[in-house]
Amino acid sequence: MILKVFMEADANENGTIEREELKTIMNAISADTLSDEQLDTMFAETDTDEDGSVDYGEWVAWVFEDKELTVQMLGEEYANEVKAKAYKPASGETLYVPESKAKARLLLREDQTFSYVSSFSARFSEGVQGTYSREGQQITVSPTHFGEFSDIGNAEEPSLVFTLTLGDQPLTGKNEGCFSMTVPEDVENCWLDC
Ligand SMILES: [Ca+2]
Ligand SMILES: [Ca+2]
Repeated sequence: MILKVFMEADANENGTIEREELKTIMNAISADTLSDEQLDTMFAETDTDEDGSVDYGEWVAWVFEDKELTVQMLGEEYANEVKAKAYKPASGETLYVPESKAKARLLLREDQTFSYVSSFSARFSEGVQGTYSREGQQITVSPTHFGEFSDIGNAEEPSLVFTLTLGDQPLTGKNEGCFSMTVPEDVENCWLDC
């Protein structure tokens, strides 16, 4: 979500947001037109390393620093959604952590859908979405939507379907509340690995 807004704001597609691009997006989302002075102040706040342009890292830090701005840029629902790291499973939901990738999270829901994020700094709504079927401790996951990172693969491709083994003991310590899972070895460079 935030990546999408960043890419839209980067009108000349050079990978950073310049002063004029910030002006365009701020005037698009706010009712008042910014004065040159306000824009200079805002740009200076955003461009924290003062190199004259706003890179993705600076952009993310700036948008999330201000709740109101987060809502304006990304919408209420997204702004209120917690990161996967802080996610508390609702009734019927279970969280899994791959043994080989401690920062990834897989959320399984009772209705046989899942969400997967490769980093728990992301929100589940921007991760990979799909369905799964379960047999004992084995699940087969079929992605239907790649969220933000839609260039990872084509959901039609059967090679993107994987069978995972779920742990049945809750984890303790840092990953308390989650269960472990084991992913097959052939998932390198695909959605489950990224
Ligand atoms: Ca640009
Ligand atoms: Ca900068």
